[in-house]
Amino acid sequence: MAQQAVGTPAYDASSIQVLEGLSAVRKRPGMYIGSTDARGLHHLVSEVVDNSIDEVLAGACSEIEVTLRADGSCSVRDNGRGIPVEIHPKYQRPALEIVMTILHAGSKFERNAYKVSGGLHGVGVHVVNALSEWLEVRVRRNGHEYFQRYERGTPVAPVVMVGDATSTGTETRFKPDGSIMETTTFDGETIARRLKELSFLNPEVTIHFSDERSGAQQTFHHAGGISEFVEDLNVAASALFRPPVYLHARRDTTDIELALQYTDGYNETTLAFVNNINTVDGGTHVIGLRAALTRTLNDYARERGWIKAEKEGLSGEDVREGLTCVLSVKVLEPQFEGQTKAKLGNSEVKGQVESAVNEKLSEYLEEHPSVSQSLITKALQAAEAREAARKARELTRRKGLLEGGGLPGKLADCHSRDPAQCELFLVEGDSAGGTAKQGRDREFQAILPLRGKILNVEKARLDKMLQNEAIRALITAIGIGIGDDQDVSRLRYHKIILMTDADVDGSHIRTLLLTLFYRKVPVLIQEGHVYIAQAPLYRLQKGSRIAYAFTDEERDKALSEFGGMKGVTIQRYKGLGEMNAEQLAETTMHPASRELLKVTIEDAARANELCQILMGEEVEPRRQYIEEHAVEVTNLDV
Ligand code: 0RA
Repeated sequence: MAQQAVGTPAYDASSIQVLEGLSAVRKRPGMYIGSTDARGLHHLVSEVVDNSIDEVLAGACSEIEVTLRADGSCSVRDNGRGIPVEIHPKYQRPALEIVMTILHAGSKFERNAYKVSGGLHGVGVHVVNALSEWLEVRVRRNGHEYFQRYERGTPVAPVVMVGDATSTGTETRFKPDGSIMETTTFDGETIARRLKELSFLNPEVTIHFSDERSGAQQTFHHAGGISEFVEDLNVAASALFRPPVYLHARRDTTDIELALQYTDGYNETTLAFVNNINTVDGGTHVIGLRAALTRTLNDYARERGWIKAEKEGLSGEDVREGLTCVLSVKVLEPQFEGQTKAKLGNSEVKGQVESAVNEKLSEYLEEHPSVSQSLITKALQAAEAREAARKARELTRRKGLLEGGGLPGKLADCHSRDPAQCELFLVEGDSAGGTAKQGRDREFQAILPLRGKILNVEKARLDKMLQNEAIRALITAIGIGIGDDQDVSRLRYHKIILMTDADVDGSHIRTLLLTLFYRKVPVLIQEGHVYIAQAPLYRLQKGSRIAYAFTDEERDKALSEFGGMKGVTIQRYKGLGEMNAEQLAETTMHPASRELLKVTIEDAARANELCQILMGEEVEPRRQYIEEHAVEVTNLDV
């Protein structure tokens, strides 16, 4: 069949509008996708996948295939209805071209009520197009296949009919533009994680993922939805009951789904989604959920006389100890707040979630007395432990240990008293601690050496943790307190910098510290106070020329700049301790020459997950993990 253009190419006001729109996106990509780093890059993939998920939500799509191609492009193919190709009355062009170059996809077509158009999400596939070196779209619809190609967002030819089609659907393939994006290398694991999450949240869909660069292939389909999500989060833990509690309710136009399960551990894992977006910073829906949980469990326990009338009830912390839950709400007009737009702001949603969970959870408790008994017993034990922790804290406080006056003896504090200027280095080992002390700028840099292993918070309650000297020293130095006695305004250093060796022990300590922060003082990470120092792996010297390399690639680059191997001595640092104070200061500590990595809440969540797998009670997930990551963990000593 001969190729046939759809519509007539007319160069009029609408092409000017397209060009203006494109250049706005290319000039300020951050405004549309948050950043141009790896996070922004993966946001492009999400944006395209979300468009297919909208078809799933409209009940029109059951399969999505995401492929990372060998040429650095990514393609997303679905079996939805296909983007319309009919001539758009206002623009006199095929709707497909309009969606790809101007419109927020869906906004004019109302495919599904709960579109994500808040914050950085739902910005439209034209944004992906504008930030791509090239993008190709194929639509199967009306018995035909249509095709169009764009370069940097501009169509290079009209939409053409390229053949017949017996099915319907859309395939979008794009190669991110390296002149705008800081990185263009997709991370298969990051993408797979998001696809898996989407398959739990949308149990109707099957998502196939393949990475042609590595040959890896995975299929995600979870008919059990968010209940199965909770079970998956708890694979490495021992659950108090099975299956998880599942509730579904509607309040006004808001759809509310919740699955929860308790484990015999002490930590809380709550994942909250709004229109499929992970709201890592919580928001009104999470506040409503917490209020309902505390209220419902207290009411139930009091009605049965398990809490006496005169007694103080269960606190929020008590009812969340050992809780794993997934909350998924669908909101008509979501408002996302905060720096990363990961917090729900709609005030009406708090009451809606609270009322729905109050009603459905109390019904559930009435109908499942043995589950109710086990989870309330658990919360009552948590309340007792909280009381014990309070006493332990009082005791340490009276000894002056947790107060500003009694700073830990190991801390080499800085002179400045302005927290915004101050940095605290947490250094692995006394010897590297000593070097860091010599190398620091004592005006604003404080050093706390950490000896031995930090206690694993997965296995200890707060009262037990406070008996650990290293943890007490850490908490005291940081200043904001711990448990329900926290006050960020008492933070003594705005930068808390983990400085550990680049070996297995070092990464172990880093994982434990991140888990501790994530679990016990998450506000530190949420407000961006935690960093990881980057120490060099190599020192290269040729005569008086010295270079440091942080990766093998950098080492090779430095070597070629030196003009080859000849006369070059290469030192490979096995630990921080092998550097002298001056070298450590220059490469790793001094603000002008160092490189710090800011820890995100996702990084910390991953550290926590790793901790659960590697130190949890269950043997099987650990075995599986080690098998899958055999190369990276050959020397693991947990
Ligand atoms: C607008 C209207 C309709 C479908 C779509 C857009 C659509 C967009 C994307 C993006 C990726 N995959 C997609 N699939 C469909 C509805 C068209 C109709 O009613 O037939």
